[in-house]
Amino acid sequence: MQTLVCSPDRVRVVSDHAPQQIPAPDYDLPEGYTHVYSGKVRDLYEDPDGRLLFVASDRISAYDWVLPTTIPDKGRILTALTVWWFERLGDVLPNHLLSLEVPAEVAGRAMVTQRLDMFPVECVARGYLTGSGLSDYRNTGSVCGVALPAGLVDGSRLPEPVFTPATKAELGDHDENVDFETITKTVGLDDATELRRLTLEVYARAEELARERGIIVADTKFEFGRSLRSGVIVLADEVLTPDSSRFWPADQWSPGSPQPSFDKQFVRDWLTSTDSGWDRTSGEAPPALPEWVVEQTRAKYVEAYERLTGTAFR
Ligand code: PZK
Repeated sequence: MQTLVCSPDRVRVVSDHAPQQIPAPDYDLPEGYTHVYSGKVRDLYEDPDGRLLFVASDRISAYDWVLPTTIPDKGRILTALTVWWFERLGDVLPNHLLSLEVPAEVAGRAMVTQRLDMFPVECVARGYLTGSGLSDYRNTGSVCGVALPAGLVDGSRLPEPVFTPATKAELGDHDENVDFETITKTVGLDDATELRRLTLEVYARAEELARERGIIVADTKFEFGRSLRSGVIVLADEVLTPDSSRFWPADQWSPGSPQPSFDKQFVRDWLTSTDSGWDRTSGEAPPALPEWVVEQTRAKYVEAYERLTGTAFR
């Protein structure tokens, strides 16, 4: 089944399936916390002091679906990774983390964060070509208005990382890649220039460090906001996790065909195998994952954390 948005002159495929209801969180918070928003894999609350509580759930998505199975510890691993990156990036810019003292129900997988005035731009840096960047390149030779050399293939390392902003789509739709000029019209030239600089600076640092530790960060998405107090630009959301980035095992990097995903390859391989009984073009929701896929996937999140940080998880 496809959901179509129709107007007289345009017909656009929004997604291959109707927007999925996000599963209710698998935890309860104490009184005084109010739910603000849930995405596929994370939940946002306002706490009793008017600050935000950012919760990384154990939910996992694949092929645009939230799967009916959770991955134990995924939220804790991604939160720990985000906090570790925030510590390493503090000399580039401030971040929204205020405290890790959170309700016991979400201990380890939530952050108390500063409420920001968010920029309505997904700030993406790409050091390697794949996904929507590859599609745009094949169609136009450019990505988000940045011309690239001829002859690049799926997985190619780019001559230098590029800033490829996107605008947020409606629920169920994909973000739309836009050029730099488009975001200057949304946020102004000065802020657009600064968001590009920060995005590329943070990516360059992270990509180099991760590559030394066996993980290619092919691309990554940042969200920035402005401090309501000081007006400075602040790094928000979760950062440089497998959910906000494409992580590839460096020792298997081989441009010219799709690269295996560091974290989700077992999930994708099983879902698309005959064993799952699922047809991803059917519009049907995917089935529950078998225990072995859950365990191997959990092990990949732990491995990403341990390789990057050099410390044992737990
Ligand atoms: C904010 N999101 C995305 C995050 C979701 C959705 N520090 C902040 N201040 C104000 N707003 C946000 C943030 C942050 N981070 C982030 N939407 C608003 C988001 C978590 C779960 F469902």
